[in-house]
Amino acid sequence: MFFFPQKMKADTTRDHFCFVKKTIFYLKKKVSMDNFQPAPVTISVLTVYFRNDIYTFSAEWQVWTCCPMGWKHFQSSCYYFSIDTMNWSDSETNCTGMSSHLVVINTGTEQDFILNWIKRTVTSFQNKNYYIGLTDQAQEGQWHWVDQTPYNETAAFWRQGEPSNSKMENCAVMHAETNANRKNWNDIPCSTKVNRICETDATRF
Ligand SMILES: [Ca+2]
Ligand SMILES: [Ca+2]
Repeated sequence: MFFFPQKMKADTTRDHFCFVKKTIFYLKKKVSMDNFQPAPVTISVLTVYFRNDIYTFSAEWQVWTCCPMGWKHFQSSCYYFSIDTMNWSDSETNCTGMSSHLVVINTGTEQDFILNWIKRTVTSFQNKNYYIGLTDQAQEGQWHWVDQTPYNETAAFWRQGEPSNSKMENCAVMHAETNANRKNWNDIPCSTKVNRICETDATRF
């Protein structure tokens, strides 16, 4: 029985980072090889070439989850945290240009993952705002997610006193500061240039 690391970099030809979910492999067979060859990886079998021998391992329920280089992986999604700033519509256009959309928060665990990540991007002397994919530009007070996920007030994480719901503040941000708590959303003017978070589905194979 062989144990592989919890996470490993693989399949760099796809310019993706991949994570192996199932980490226990079983030695299946060993046959001689004349020449060294690069190791191919398939869904169900990992073949390793070492010292001119071929070792084939079968893996049960092996799942590879891949994100684009530089994106963060969580559950079934990949996240891009920008270092530059844009207004809300340019932010969404930038995300769609990378085959993604401004982040849609579906669960509390997703909120917590993102909150914990953006907290690391600030210092106690500096805070930041990140656009998320939530806006009420079409109709004041009617909040809509960019991917048409129904807006659910019980799964919303507004700061106390927010949203202001003024006609001037129609785009939602997550506020990042070192001691930010879970309820960190605020509505701000959509023309304000802030950082952004893009989300796309992780590739599974
Ligand atoms: Ca999401
Ligand atoms: Ca506000």
